[in-house]
Amino acid sequence: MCATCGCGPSSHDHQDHEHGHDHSHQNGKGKKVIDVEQDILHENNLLAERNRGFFEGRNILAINLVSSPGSGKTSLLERTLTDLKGELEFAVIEGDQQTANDADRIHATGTKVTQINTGKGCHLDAHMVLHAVQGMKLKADSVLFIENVGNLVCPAMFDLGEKERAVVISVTEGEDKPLKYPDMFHSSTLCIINKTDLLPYVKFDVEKAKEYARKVNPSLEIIELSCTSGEGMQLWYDWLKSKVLTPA
Ligand SMILES: Nc1nc2c(ncn2[C@@H]2O[C@H](COP(=O)(O)OP(=O)(O)OP(=O)(O)O)[C@@H](O)[C@H]2O)c(=O)[nH]1
Ligand SMILES: [Mg+2]
Repeated sequence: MCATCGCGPSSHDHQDHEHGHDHSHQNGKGKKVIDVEQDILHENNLLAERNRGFFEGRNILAINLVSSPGSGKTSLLERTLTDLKGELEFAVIEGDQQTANDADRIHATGTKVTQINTGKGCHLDAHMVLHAVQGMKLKADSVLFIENVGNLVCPAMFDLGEKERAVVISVTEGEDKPLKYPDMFHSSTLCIINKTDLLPYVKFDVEKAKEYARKVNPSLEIIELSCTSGEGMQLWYDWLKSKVLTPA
């Protein structure tokens, strides 16, 4: 079970009935769960606004990178931090349940990085980011990437105070992800379709993926790229630079 949002088996385990439904339970027990979630999200939103004010005051572009595990978030960062070194000032917060593997990869690019381990938690929250930022001495006029825990569900609910939310899907995941996990695509401002170098080998309809993503979020921007081959990376860099130059 997730230690913070309670999304694990103890609150949402419905093995006794198999029909699909939302979580608006009518019984008293179900209502208690909803109250707890509302309290957690309310407190999170207050702290997220505090983070947002901090970032805006220093003209720090905070980008929350979300995806299912292994879509290529860290690979995207490694290549971006290397290619744009000297052009933009970067810092990174890494979120994973365990290990400092991703922080080590970012550190190897020469970028300031802080690893957050969430333990049993399945997402970052605004308080974790606040705590990390307090120890980072972030520079003004910089870009802060926050790589969330690999999970297409819970991170959608937790505002971190970011300006942009970029959801990464890779072509090995199936083009129906936007329909299956609409909250994540609805709350994102950019969708990156990664691993396009694998398109000749997998059954993935890029146009369908884009159609589904725009169905849940008509204003979602979409970039196709490959962190491995580099194809499409320039589109991502152009998007990034346009956001840095746009006043908050
Ligand atoms: N073929 C191909 N492989 C890629 C690409 N981008 C990433 N990968 C591979 O995908 C795997 C996962 O990449 P990561 O960057 O660690 O993914 P992640 O989203 O950071 O994973 P978590 O942090 O565990 O959620 C690695 O083996 C990468 O080498 C790509 O564009 N093409
Ligand atoms: Mg990663």
